Parts: sequence; structure tokens; C-alpha cells
Amino acid sequence: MRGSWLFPDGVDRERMLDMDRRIRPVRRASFGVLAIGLLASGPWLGWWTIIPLALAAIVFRVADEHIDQAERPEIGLFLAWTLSQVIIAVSVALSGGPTAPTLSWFAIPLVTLSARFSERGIAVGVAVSVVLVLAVAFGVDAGAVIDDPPLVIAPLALMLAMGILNTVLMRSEKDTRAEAVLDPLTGMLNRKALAGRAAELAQQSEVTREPVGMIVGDLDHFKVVNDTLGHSTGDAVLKDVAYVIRKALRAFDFAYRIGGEEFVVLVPGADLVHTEVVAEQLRAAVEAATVGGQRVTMSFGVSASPAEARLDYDQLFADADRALYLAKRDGRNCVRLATAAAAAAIPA
Ligand code: GH3
Ligand code: MG
Ligand code: MG
Repeated sequence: MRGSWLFPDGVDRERMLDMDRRIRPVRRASFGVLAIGLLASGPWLGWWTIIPLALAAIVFRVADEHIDQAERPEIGLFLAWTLSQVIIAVSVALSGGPTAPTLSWFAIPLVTLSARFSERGIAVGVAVSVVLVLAVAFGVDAGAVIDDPPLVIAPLALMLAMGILNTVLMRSEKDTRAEAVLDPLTGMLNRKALAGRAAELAQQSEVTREPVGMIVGDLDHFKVVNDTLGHSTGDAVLKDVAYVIRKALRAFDFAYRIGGEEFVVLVPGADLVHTEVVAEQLRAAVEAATVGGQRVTMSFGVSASPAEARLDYDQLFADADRALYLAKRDGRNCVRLATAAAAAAIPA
């Protein structure tokens, strides 16, 4: 996953995509409210004002259609957002500039900024809006602004206050999200996050037709560690093993703790052979490391979805889990693959 100036480390992207899906139906409703407002004001503002609103709706519609395939969807979404502010600016300019009652409408899209982006996106978005308001006000009728400065002071203050207040909501919502999908002991993503990611990869796989590899790992004889050294040593081992696994992976191979001492790694784009290589690296890394002051080993099961089909997460997991069972049966500290032979050896 590549970052961008909006999301330097790429971790906020998941939130943005999720929020965008939630915003879509509500956005239609809010465009509807604005359309009714403009139609009711038609005799005074002119009927044409509905056209820029329709344009803005189309801009977002187009952005939505491309968002799922884009490598850095936040750039497209931010451009669509900026374009919608420019459209508002043009229609405000045409309906009187600083004296247009719709000048305050610049504040509406600011709410969606904080729902999608973090501090940087909000700051740039507010700055863009401030510049547009000033440009429209002074460009169309500088005299009116000089005679009556509150015409622009009030909308500017409204926008800045919304930007500031929304920052708090954005932070709290991000914190809650992090708590919901992160395992507190290891800091790894949890089962809930895995379910979300699997659904996303399934959708992507329909477009990209790329395979997805899955590794399921389980610590060997971990009960012995707990029983002989105590639960807190067991916890320390788990924490360090999680770190060893994360360190051995590429940035976009996500690792999840799905149960007590069981971990899942998703390897997008990898077939069975490639995924086996990754699993073997993990196995060797765990064997070589000292974790929680102990030496432990881990067994791994590996599966991969066929490149030409939609990802079937349940199947993928069942296959990898069966292969893990084989690894345990074959003496542990090894990697086993989900092949047809493996499926025959152990009925589901
Ligand atoms: P095997 O090689 O067959 O996997 O043997 P095992 O002893 O690891 O067996 P199993 O996977 O069934 O054992 C799971 C153990 O993991 C049981 C429990 O004591 C321990 N465990 C599960 N969750 C935690 C946790 O959060 N902290 C600690 N310290 N131990 C945990
Ligand atoms: Mg287990
Ligand atoms: Mg175990």
C-alpha cells in the first residue's frame, strides 16, 4: 500500500473508504435537501442554480465509480471534493457574490472532509474554501464587502469553526476504530479487521483477477509455556512473536491475531508457491528469535485462492487450517500446503 500526501502511511485509507460507503446514501439525501432549497428559492435566485448542484452530484458519482480500483483513491476523492467547492464558487459568483445567501453553503462539504480525511486533509480543505470565498466575494463585488465586511466574516468564521470542531470528532472516531480492530496485547489487527479485509480483497479479486495467499500459523506446544512459566511469560512470548512476524513481512502483507496463539497473514497477489516462501520465512524467523526470553517454534498452513475466481474466504481459511493440521501432525515447526493431496488426507 502506497501512501500519499493526504495519508502518509496509508493506514487512514481503510477508514476513508468505509466512511465513503456510509456517506453515499446520505449525500444523496443532502443533495436532495439543497435541491429543494434552490427550487423553493427559484423565483428569487433563478432556476439555473439547480444546474451546478446537479454537476456536483455527477462529480461525486464519477469519483465513487473509480474509487474501488484506484491505487490512491484519496487523491481522486479530494479532487472531487475540491471541484464541488469550485462549482459552488461559480454558482455563488453568478448569483451575486458576497451578497448571495448561498455563500454559507461552502461550509456544508467541510463536514464530509473530517469524515474522510485526517488533519492534513481538513486543513487543506478549509484553506481551499477560505480562498474560494474571498475570491468570489472580492472578485464579484469588492465594494459590497468593504461596505459590509460581515458578509464574508460570518461565513469565514462559520467555516473555520466547523473545521476546528470537526477535528475533534474525527480524532475520536479514529481512536474508536483503532480500538475495534486492533488486538491490545500484540497491536496486531484482530479477527474483525480480517473479516473486513477479506471482503475487500474478494471485491478486488473480481477486478484484478490476482490470487490471494493465506498463511495460518499456530505456536507449537504453547500450553507448556503457559503451564510451566506462567501466563504473563506466555503473553510476553505472544507479543514478541507478533513483532517477529510483522518485521518479516512486506508493508502490504497484513498480519492478524485471530485467536489465542493463532495468526493469519494475507498475501495479496501471491499464489501457493509464493505464499509458501513467505510462510517459510516466518517459520525461520520465529525459530531464530528469542521471544519473551524463550525459544519457541511455530507451525504453518498455507493456501491460495485461484487467480481466475472470486476470493472465497471461508474456503481459503478452511484449506489453510487443514494444512496447518498436517504441519502439526508431521512433527510441528514446518510449513504445509493446501493441495489436493492434503485435502484428501484430512476430510473437512
Ligand atoms: P500445539 O502445538 O498442538 O498447537 O500445542 P499447544 O499447546 O499450542 O495447543 P493449543 O494450540 O491448543 O494451545 C493453546 C494455548 O494457548 C492454550 C492457552 O493456554 C494459550 N493461550 C491462548 N490465548 C492466550 C493468551 O492470550 N495469553 C497466553 N499467555 N496464553 C494464551
Ligand atoms: Mg491453537
Ligand atoms: Mg498451539
